[in-house]
Amino acid sequence: MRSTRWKAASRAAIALAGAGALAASMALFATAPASAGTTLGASAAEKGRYFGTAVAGFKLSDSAYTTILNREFNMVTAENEMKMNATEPQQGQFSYGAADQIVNHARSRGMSVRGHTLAWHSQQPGWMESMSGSALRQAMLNHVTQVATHFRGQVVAWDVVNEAFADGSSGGRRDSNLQRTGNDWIEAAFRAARAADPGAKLCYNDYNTDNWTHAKTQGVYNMVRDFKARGVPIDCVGFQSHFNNESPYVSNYRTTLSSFAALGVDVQITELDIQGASASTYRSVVEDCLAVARCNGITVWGIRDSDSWRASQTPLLFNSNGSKKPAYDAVLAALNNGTTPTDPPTDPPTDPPTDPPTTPPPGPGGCTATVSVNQWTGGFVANVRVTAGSSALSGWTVTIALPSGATVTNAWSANRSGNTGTTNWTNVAYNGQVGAGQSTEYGFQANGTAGSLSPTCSAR
Ligand code: 9MR
Repeated sequence: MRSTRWKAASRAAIALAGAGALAASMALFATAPASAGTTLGASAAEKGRYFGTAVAGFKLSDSAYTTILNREFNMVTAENEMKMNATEPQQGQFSYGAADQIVNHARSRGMSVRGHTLAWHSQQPGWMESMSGSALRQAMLNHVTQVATHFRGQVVAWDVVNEAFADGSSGGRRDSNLQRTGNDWIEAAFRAARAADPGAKLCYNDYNTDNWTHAKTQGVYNMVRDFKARGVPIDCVGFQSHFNNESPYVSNYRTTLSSFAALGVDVQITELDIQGASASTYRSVVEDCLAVARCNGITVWGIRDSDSWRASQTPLLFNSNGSKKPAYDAVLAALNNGTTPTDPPTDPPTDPPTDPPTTPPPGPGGCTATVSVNQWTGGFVANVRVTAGSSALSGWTVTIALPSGATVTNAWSANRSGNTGTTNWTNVAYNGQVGAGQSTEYGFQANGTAGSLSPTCSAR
């Protein structure tokens, strides 16, 4: 899937759009909210990014915690509640209460949700830890299918597989019960996740993959390149980015992000924390993300230092009393000062043939639309990118002729007329305003075969 920068949700935008728009599985918003420039989420949204945090469900009753959460962030990751041991404690018995609570808290307030994680060697339920072979493979795939189906339409991106590569110099896979089911377990998990939730972006997520020269980074890079070449449905790579004295931030981090992006995947910083919370290091991380067009956003792994899994390292943006740290100010300033590249990302020649041809830049007042398609037997998801020309748009219309037999069944972030033949799509309240040279996205799901779609765009 070709995709570009995410227009992350703003609460003002959501208030306009209404709760129905939250059904969008990829909510992509362009409107600058009133709070732009003063909170992490709003400032990130102005740069077409999101700013998220890990959330622990049991802390949602702590008003000091939720005050910061609701004010600052527009993306949420469940810190533990979507993991395998939480969601399938007994084989075949699924438990979603704690995760649903987090998802509902987030989405009812206009925040999006990253899913973490569908398949991992760690935090498996006891019954799975003792399994092996084809029974384990089948149980893993069933877990992926069931959980991704439960959260379909509510999760914008899944960490489908977490931490599958070995530390050290091998650059190879980590040994685990899942790995011993066969080297194809990762791609099998991705295919199952795509089938269960075709609208979610599917990520591979790992730690100590920040330094471009490390063998582990190269191992993951080679896997992603191979997946793209063979059409395995991977959309994004998550860089946990737990920086500390043993695994420090390095200046080639930007090279790492851009190198992965050049493979034709989005990149996301998924679990950021920095031992000691150096303001300048936090600033560098933000600047690196803003410098890479396909870096969608940043998630910190907790709100206050006291919320951190490494609390003694005081690695987060808020003190334990909830006050903002110098690192917070640095991150906010970097988000507000940053410029973002406007040139479209370049996909490698190995992309599926359904990718669109390059569209010439639109003239003043105009817009262009490009579409990327994920096709499977009997259906497809299309993500449409609307790009303003040299003038800002205050509204847009996209027309797409669908081949016979193709019928739209579901859509997000656009109003639709027609579900077969010639379909017309107009902006919704929150994504009609698109700055000059900027983009927004909407999407739809359909039965049938997409073939090659040729969208046209006009300003309105
Ligand atoms: O922060 C999480 C902590 O509460 C759990 O005890 C721990 C158990 O494995 O997982 C922590 O989150 C991890 C994340 O899921 C994957 N990357 C590393 C994170 C920190 O350990």
